[in-house]
Amino acid sequence: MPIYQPEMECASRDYLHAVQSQRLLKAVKIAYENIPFYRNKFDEMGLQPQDIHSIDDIHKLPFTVKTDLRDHYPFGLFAVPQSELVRIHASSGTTGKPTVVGYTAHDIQVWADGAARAIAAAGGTRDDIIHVSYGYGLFTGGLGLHYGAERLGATALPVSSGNTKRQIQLLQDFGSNILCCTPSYAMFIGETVRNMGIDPKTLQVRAGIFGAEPWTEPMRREVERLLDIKAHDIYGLSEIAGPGVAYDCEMQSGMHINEDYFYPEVIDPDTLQPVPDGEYGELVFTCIGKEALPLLRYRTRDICALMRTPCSCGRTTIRMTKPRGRSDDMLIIRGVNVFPSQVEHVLLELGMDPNYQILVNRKNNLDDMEVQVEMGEQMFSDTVKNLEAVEKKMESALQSTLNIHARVRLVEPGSLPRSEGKAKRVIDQRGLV
Ligand code: DLL
Repeated sequence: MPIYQPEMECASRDYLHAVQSQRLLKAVKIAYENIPFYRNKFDEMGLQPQDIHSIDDIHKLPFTVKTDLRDHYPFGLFAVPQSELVRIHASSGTTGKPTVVGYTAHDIQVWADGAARAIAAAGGTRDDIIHVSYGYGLFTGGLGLHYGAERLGATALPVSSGNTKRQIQLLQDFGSNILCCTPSYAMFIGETVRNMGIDPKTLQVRAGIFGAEPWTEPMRREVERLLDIKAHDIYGLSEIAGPGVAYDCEMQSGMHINEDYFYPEVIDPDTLQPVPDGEYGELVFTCIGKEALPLLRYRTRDICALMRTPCSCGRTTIRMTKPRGRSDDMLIIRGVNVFPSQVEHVLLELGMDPNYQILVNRKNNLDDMEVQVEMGEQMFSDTVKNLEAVEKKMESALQSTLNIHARVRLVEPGSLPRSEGKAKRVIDQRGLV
């Protein structure tokens, strides 16, 4: 499969090291000279930009966290005057003010390159129509893939999210080749295609580029089956660059990180020390090719592992596992850490559809977890006894994976809310902040 920028994606490790070192020095200089927040941090630590000689010195740099962006809301961490900005995006957190990010013309090119690499890795070419059903707006999903498609020379179709039947009509009429949306929306589109009696084989869609929320391998297989496509993962976050920070290739074995622009580390969130390759920890990025917001050692809160083993696709870049979730999405139920993605994994391994919701409550001062799972159409006519047996089976599988008891309740097909963007899987009513 053609690689969009093989000179970087397949570069020798020595060359990448040299590029990263040179870019880090530049990023540190920009940050120190133009962002008072970093200058103060460096001064407090007794650190000078000239103490950084190569990428190997990255651990000397201070970390940045989300609240640093919030504390300097809206533009306080930008390294360039507003006249240099060509775009602003923002992500709405669950609490407080949004996180605001800015891009110069050069930054947009960096981002578009990253997204173009992802589209090419999913088999996209100039001849393809890229159907973008991520939301357009302050969210980076829509415009990120849009610019990536145009950069590649493909045809961008800016549908945005919502109005699912119209999405399907456009897929049919325009013959879109690559579908880009969240995995949960891909599921919904797939279900709707089937419910409308359309055979997905009659569509021209070959591949999907799905991300913006955690999803599991069994969910990938389910989306692939429903839409009869190859489903690719794409990762990104507004603070670093939207979609296109990392993406998976045809091997689907971890996402290649665009490490010539976004230098990754994985740390133990408690000790802040690096963890060995292959071990899970918190992903940290340093932007080494951006002008407006050159964040240093940004703690993403995403939990994943890094892999340096060579990939058979020919790319030499480091890969990240699918994020298991965010440390702030992690539920602590009766003292046990639970990621919603673990629940998803268990349900799908047992052949259920990925339509589920986790309800957490506190009863008699004890955490209570209920997993509501939609039964498939074929189960709907089953006897109560059989359904109870299915619930028990899922409860015991969850118990052995999570080490806690969670009640499972089968609900009617189609009764749980569907998502057109990021799915809301957890309803935590314990009133914990
Ligand atoms: O979600 C950017 C994006 C748009 C990525 C479209 C991929 C596709 P934010 O809204 O800032 O940006 O949310 C970023 O979403 O820190 C992760 O927790 C999560 N996330 C993004 N991609 C993935 C993925 C966009 N492939 C946050 N797997 C990140 C798991 C993901 N989680």
